[in-house]
Amino acid sequence: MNQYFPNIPEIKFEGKDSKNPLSFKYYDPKRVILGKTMEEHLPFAMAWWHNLCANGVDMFGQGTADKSFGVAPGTMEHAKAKVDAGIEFMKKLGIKYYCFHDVDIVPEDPDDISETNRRLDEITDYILEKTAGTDIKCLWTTCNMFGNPRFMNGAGSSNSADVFCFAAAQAKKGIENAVKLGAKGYVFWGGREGYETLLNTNMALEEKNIATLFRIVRDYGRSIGFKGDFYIEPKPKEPMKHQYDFDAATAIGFLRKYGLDKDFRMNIEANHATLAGHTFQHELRVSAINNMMGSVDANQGDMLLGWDTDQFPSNIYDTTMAMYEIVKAGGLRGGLNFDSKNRRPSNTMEDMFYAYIVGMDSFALGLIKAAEIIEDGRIDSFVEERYASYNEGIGLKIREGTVTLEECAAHAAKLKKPADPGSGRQEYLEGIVNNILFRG
Ligand code: XUL
Ligand code: CO
Repeated sequence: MNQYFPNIPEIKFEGKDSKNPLSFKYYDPKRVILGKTMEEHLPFAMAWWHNLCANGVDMFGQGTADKSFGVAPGTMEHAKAKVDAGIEFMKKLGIKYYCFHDVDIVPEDPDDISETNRRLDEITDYILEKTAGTDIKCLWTTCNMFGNPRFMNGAGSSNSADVFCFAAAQAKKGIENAVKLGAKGYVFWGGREGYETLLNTNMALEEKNIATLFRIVRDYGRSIGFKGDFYIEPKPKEPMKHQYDFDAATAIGFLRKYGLDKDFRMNIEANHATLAGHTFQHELRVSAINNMMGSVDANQGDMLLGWDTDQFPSNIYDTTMAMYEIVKAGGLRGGLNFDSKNRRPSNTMEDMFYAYIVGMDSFALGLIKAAEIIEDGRIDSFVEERYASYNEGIGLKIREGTVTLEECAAHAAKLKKPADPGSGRQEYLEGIVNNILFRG
């Protein structure tokens, strides 16, 4: 338990006055809030790719962090060292879940997918062996269908049927691994499922083929006993100029069009929401009102940068409003996966822990404050009152969808002009949120 991070103790809750950087100030796993423990509200997960693989390489420079864990990268020994380091990391933080892409957990064989699959069998056996007797489980699996050059024109949306089959083959193994590891979900993030120019793109065929890929993976998954949720992770752009899973509303419309909405839900990522011109809260609300809330990729972007910076969440306004949506929707079926990476200069082992601590504490404080907003009730009752005209008379008929156009027109004629619809009171409501956030 103390091999890869020897200087890091088990991270414990010490409360908001603690100055110990290796402690939780707000995340107190067994504390009960609104009838559930914090750890039930907040099923945190570690993202294999950022935490155990990414070493700070960017388009302008080499890696800055050592993620070799004492073994040569690109080998199965390294793959196993990452499993051991990951488990030590999760245990020290009290994180119960992990998520990965196929190629995060093994080196891909460039010439033979069967050899890659054999390695996946070996490493998933190893993960099962090493997590046996612990409470560490797989939240979701996914496949990297965007990194390899074969996916340069997309995966399910590729112009090449051969490439489509490689995507399908990877996804087949991915869902088999989800079943083997008892994962709650399987994620599709359409990294290259989009286009650079419509001049070379048959959009109708590409979209239909993506739906076919989803359908055959769903059918195969169900046939081998996968009971979890499939997730779409919307993102509007990056790496492609336009991606088909633009945002939650687009993805939900797509799922309904192809009859996939019973098996698929949303995996909402905060920074993807802002790239789509929405707030994180908006994407969660769209998912919730469509009964499509599934899982969350927790991170935050930077409003001054136009790309997916995948920073660890530290903005309490955002985590509060996210938890407000999640709690009101009845909680997450999936979890809160930190699809977040350390900044490139934050390159030590300690930084890996500080990052998760700030992320977990930010969601814990967000949960505490969201519960206070709900218990306070002023916002809920304001919204309730604001729509009171739909509680009786013609309003009730509108709400129930039974009204006719003639009835509406007759109502308007009788009134001659409508009463003032009432102030939206935005500043008053923002003041309530600030009061609850900062009253101590
Ligand atoms: C990319 C992203 C992915 C998905 C999984 O922006 O979020 O890491 O979460 O493929
Ligand atoms: Co993500």
